[in-house]
Amino acid sequence: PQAGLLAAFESALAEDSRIEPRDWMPDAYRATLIRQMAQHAHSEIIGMQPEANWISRAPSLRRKAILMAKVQDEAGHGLYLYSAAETLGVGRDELLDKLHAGRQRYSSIFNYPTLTWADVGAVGWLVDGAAITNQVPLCRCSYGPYARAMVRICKEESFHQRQGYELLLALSRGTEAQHAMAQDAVDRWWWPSLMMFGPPDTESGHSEQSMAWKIKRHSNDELRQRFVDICVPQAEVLGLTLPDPALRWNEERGAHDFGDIDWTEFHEVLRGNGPCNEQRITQRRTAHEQGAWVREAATAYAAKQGTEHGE
Ligand code: FAQ
Repeated sequence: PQAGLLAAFESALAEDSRIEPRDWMPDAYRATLIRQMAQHAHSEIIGMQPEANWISRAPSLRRKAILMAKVQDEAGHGLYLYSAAETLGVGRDELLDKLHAGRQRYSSIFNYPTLTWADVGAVGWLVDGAAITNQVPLCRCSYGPYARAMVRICKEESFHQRQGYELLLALSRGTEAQHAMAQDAVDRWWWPSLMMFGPPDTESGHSEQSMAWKIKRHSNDELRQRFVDICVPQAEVLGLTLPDPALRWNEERGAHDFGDIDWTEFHEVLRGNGPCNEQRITQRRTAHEQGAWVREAATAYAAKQGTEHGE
């Protein structure tokens, strides 16, 4: 029977149809999805922190309303992704416990600080921009619930990217000091954004299998290149420079060449030694502990509703 199930799974992949929660799947496929989806969900909720840092100091009521909506959207993305992961048989509590114990990862990018208001713009333009570049192909991921969650998330992310771009454009066209603040933010966020796509293909241990399973549709380096090519003309319109002297159009390749990424920095951040790793995880654990009463109240309320309806 196992051979028949595997054949059915493989033919579904070959036909590009979706694997659904009740379909048989190899244990390693399930484990890979749980790893990636959990990491993705954790990134969404940890990713609320750097921008939330500026809600109380947004320069106008309009900017504040936009930023609050954006940060709330990230919480929503976390919710879709945790729910999608639950269809694989893991509980949200279990995933959060692993995050808090440092046994599951979240994106390296959220371990960098948001030092000025312009960072809110740079995060929207570059971090959300990189996220969309990575996530649009995930809308065609072989696992149905993940692919469907991505469709909605990508729509919201593209709005987020535009709000960052528009914020930076306003600063870039503002006073000299505002322009300098925008440039400084782009200088600090550019390289870490390129690291979001993961290690180079030659060192990406999971890529080959994940691509065979059609979880990933493109390699880390392919998506990183796509992102660079998208950003170059956008930076020109913004009137800002990307901090890479090696960046230039390569006619032969039909793509931009760019400088070497500091992979030592990436590995240090993954090891917990980035500028904000400690702060992010501590704040996450505190928020979870302080939210315990909400979870208890919700559970008690649900139980009460059940009784009232005679269940
Ligand atoms: N950070 O073999 P690969 C967002 C790890 S966007 C930390 O290449 P894979 C939106 C990797 O887990 C950010 N760790 O791995 C937002 C593995 O470690 P392991 C979230 C990284 O999975 C915007 C090892 O390195 N997006 O949140 C990173 O095939 C603004 C070897 O790597 C997603 O998660 C990294 N950057 O490819 C929210 C997208 N890169 O598990 C708020 C979905 C690699 O063996 C505000 N994920 N690692 O210990 C993916 O597409 C993939 O998982 C990759 C990595 C491409 C990230």
